[in-house]
Amino acid sequence: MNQSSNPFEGFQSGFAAIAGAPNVGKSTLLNRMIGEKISITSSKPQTTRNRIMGIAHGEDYQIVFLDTPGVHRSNKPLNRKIVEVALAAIDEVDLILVVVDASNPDPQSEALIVEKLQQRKNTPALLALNKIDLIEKPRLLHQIDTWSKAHPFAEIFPISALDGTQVPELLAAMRNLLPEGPPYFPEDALTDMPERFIVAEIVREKIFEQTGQEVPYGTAVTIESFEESDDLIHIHAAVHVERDSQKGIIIGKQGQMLKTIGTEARTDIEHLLGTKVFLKLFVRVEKNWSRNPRAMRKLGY
Ligand SMILES: Nc1nc2c(ncn2[C@@H]2O[C@H](COP(=O)(O)OP(=O)(O)OP(=O)(O)O)[C@@H](O)[C@H]2O)c(=O)[nH]1
Ligand SMILES: [Mg+2]
Repeated sequence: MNQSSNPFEGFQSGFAAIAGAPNVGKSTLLNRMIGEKISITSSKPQTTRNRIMGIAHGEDYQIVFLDTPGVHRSNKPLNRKIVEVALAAIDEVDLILVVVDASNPDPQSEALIVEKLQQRKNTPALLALNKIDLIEKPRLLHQIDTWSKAHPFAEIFPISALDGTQVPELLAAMRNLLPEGPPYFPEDALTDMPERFIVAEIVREKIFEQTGQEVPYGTAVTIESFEESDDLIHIHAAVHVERDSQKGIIIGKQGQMLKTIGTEARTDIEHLLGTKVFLKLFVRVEKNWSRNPRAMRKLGY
């Protein structure tokens, strides 16, 4: 019998970056592909600020996804930093999945992505035209045509990350583009992000949902303590804002806003951790942190 020299024959694995303009549905798609909510989402742009890893497992494959912040042009230090994180992730992977919002094209940000793809000519790229639940077919056909001329994508998939249309087909196509290789993570791993990080992100998601204007963009969340007792986890989280006025908004009239944020976050955190949680939030002013690289680093960016 011929002994195979490759112990992973038939198994495909690799890293895939999910990249695109802000708010196109990258994090929604990541969550759908791995079947759990790992990455926070919101109807506002620039929700994701870090590289978020999520792992999809199959009988004969493993795809390690890197969800990334939305690529866009900006002069603000925090925005520049998160775009840098996104572009760096694209340099590390075996496969690039570009996501665009078919219902709301963003030519300026898309041009930045295409430029990046040109620098990564040897890395296979797929395109997902997302949010097709929102548009009519003729508009879609036109976009497929335009995009197929913009870059030699291996394949283009119209999808809906929200309702799951064509997501299994997209996943199968990605699997087929990966090299043969070993599983990088154990079978039951969904992410390598620490629980504390995801907990802080959940609080930030609720702030994105509950507040408007510049408030979510001036907010960062850190976990100050995380203590497990028999049947309860005590979590203290600090919400950092840039100005006193933002502190007032986050706390709300008679503390109502902070209470809503806390209650909503606790429900999701209990689901994530599978246990009862006591969550205490407090608000701190860290003057203009999003314009100061040192303060940004302290807050995790
Ligand atoms: N109708 C519709 N909405 C979608 C779809 N996919 C995502 N969305 C919505 O689009 C918004 C943005 O989704 P996110 O997943 O946060 O987008 P993102 O690309 O990760 O955004 P950033 O992290 O800010 O770059 C949310 O309100 C989602 O519910 C889709 O297929 N159809
Ligand atoms: Mg996101």
